[in-house]
Amino acid sequence: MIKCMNGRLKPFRYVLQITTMKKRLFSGIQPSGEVHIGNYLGAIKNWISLLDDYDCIFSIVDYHAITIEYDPGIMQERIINAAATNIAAGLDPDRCIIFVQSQVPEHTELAWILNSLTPMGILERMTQFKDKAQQNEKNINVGLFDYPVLQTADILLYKGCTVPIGEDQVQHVELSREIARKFNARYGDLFPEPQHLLSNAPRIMGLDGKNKMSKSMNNYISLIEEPEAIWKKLSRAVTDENRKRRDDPGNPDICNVYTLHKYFSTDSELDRINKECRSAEIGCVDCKRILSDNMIKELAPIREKSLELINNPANVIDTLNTGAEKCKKIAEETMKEVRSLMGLR
Ligand code: AQP
Repeated sequence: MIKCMNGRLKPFRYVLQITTMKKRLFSGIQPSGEVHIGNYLGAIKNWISLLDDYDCIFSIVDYHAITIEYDPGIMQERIINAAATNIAAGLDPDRCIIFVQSQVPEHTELAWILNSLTPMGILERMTQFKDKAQQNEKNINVGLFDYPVLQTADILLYKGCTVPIGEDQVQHVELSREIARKFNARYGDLFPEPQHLLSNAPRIMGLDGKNKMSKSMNNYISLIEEPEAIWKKLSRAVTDENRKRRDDPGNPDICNVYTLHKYFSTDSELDRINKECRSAEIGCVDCKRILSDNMIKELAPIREKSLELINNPANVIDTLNTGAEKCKKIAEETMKEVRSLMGLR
């Protein structure tokens, strides 16, 4: 047995495994609100399943979160909540690095350098920029426009090869490949071309059934939602809109609530709901009640552990500080190489 940093004992085999060379994986989450089941199913569950196969770095990307209106007074709380919820969901800090982006200023330094390689025209085509610009008409700032370049810097700073994300971020990772290629061609081979990795739930739709589940759209169920709130939100969720009355047969193929069942209910429940919805044996309320019960059951331990960590945040802060120290070392090395190749110092 070997003693780990947190004092826990781990088998020697385990320590040997994490010290052998693995491909580096990088991903991030914005502290822009409560972590929701879209983040969980689309990204976090996948991150957890990859912990042993990759050298994993996860960032709470606060510099990204400031590109939309926010309250500075609650930013630190949001950062702790995001880290705590991820840890509670299973992102074990003994098997990965978790840190806050702004604690490693090299992210913005590299972003500036990569800006000089990125054509404006490519950024103008980014779907997320177009969507967010529409949602934030009064605050279409340069940071929002430049978001994908900072994201590229986040990944390349650690020479990340694999980037597990939801579908909404695929275009950004494609861009990061292009920027890495441009850098390598212009200054010399330094960066791997990052590849995205999707989960089995790449795009979870919001409770409105129309938009991607999103913190800023207020169409989500968070991982620390109270059980009654889960039921309240689900009871208002949009289903098959052609089903006007309880006696009308429904169509699970076009029902977002049925899609959510796929991630929280058993195969036999799915079969039964599918059949009984089509024959109008069950109504939408019954169907939502089963989903709500299953969701509450799955999320209960995450909620409990998150609240425990949030109410006593010293351990989370420690984890984040340790993570930042480790990342700072890697980032400094990369920046030395970048500056040297570019003739900067
Ligand atoms: N609805 C979703 N379905 C699948 N994956 C999703 N992700 C986000 N929403 C869904 C993935 O979760 C990871 C972290 O997301 P983020 O917080 O960094 O960024 P986001 O995509 O901007 O998340 P939100 O909730 O939509 O935040 P706001 O509203 O603040 O912009 C990413 O891998 C993302 O793909």
